[in-house]
Amino acid sequence: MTVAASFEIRFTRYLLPDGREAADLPSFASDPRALVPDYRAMVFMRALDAKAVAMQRTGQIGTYASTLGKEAIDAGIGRVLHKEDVLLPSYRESGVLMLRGVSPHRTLLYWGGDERGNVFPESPRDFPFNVPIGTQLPHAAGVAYAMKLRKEPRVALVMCGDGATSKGDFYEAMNAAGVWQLPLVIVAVNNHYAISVPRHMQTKAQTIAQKAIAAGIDCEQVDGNDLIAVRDGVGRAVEKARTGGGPTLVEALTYRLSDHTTADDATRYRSAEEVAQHWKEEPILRLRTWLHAKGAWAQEQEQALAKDAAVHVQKMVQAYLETPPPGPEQMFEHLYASLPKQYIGQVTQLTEEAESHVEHHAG
Ligand SMILES: Cc1ncc(C[n+]2csc(CCOP(=O)(O)OP(=O)(O)O)c2C)c(N)n1
Repeated sequence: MTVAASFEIRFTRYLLPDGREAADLPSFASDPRALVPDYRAMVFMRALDAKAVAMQRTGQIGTYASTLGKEAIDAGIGRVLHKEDVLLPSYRESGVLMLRGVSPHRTLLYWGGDERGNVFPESPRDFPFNVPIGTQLPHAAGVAYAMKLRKEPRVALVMCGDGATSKGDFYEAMNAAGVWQLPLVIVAVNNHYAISVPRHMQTKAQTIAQKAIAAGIDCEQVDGNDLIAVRDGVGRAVEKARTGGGPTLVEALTYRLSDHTTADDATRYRSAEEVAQHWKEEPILRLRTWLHAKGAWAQEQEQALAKDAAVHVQKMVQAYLETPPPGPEQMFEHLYASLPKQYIGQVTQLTEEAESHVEHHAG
């Protein structure tokens, strides 16, 4: 017997959990001050996230999916994408959207049950939050196919969870991307849980990254709690896709420090010790420790940043609370580019009923 083919999965990490360097840094990190904007963005994300959870607890928004622990992934992706690229998020990607220029008050609107929160005028080509698991992946292959047909130097970047990589959609998207050599980057955010299903019960595969090998597309793992590793790995994949080098699957390893959503109670299926262990690896402390050690960040700046973040979060909350509630006609919006004729009669009926309701009350 001989070997027909062999493969390996590379793993990229520059910062160890304690903030020390694990390898020679890529050139974009040679001046640590250049990474301060990423750090600031990560702190803003965490402040917004904490506020959103508190707003759900006090009945001001509905169910909310926390981003706690994945800030380096969101900041890294936000930094390497170009304006003209297209992001296809899952429901947990409000951090990346913030860096795409989308006002975070839209995230509150969305989780407050208002579909207008899923409209992103600041980055109009990006796709909305996507709750059906994995369906954004074939959409992303389609977007990348259109870019290729039009010979545009643009990239589609789609994000999904580890659980989504068990779906057919994931394999179908990778297969199409491989055959057609599409400008597609798939980032699988491996946070070790799909609601209560741990990674080891999700798949027997040694890595999520290796799932791309069957589709003949490049793949690698990055430490998703290391901002530098995310920027490096996803950045290389994005530029390769942009310059005709084809698709890549990047598995970003992290840990969901929160409940799955505010409707979940993770203490029922994982231990406090396990969670405490992962807090030692979290991305914000890691980057801050490194920036401090490099003399690029000081304690006074930290305090000023915390204040800035609190003010910004409060502005977002205000913008959300001051948005008038959607009218009933909103149920016909946001689904079709032009409303099918079957619905038009219903819109007329709704308007007439609303008017007679007003007259009735006025009379
Ligand atoms: C098609 C479909 N099936 C089931 C669900 C219910 N569901 C919501 S989240 C989730 C788990 C997703 O886990 P993962 O892909 O790892 O993403 P994470 O939430 O960890 O970011 C499931 C099964 C759904 N939203 N869509």
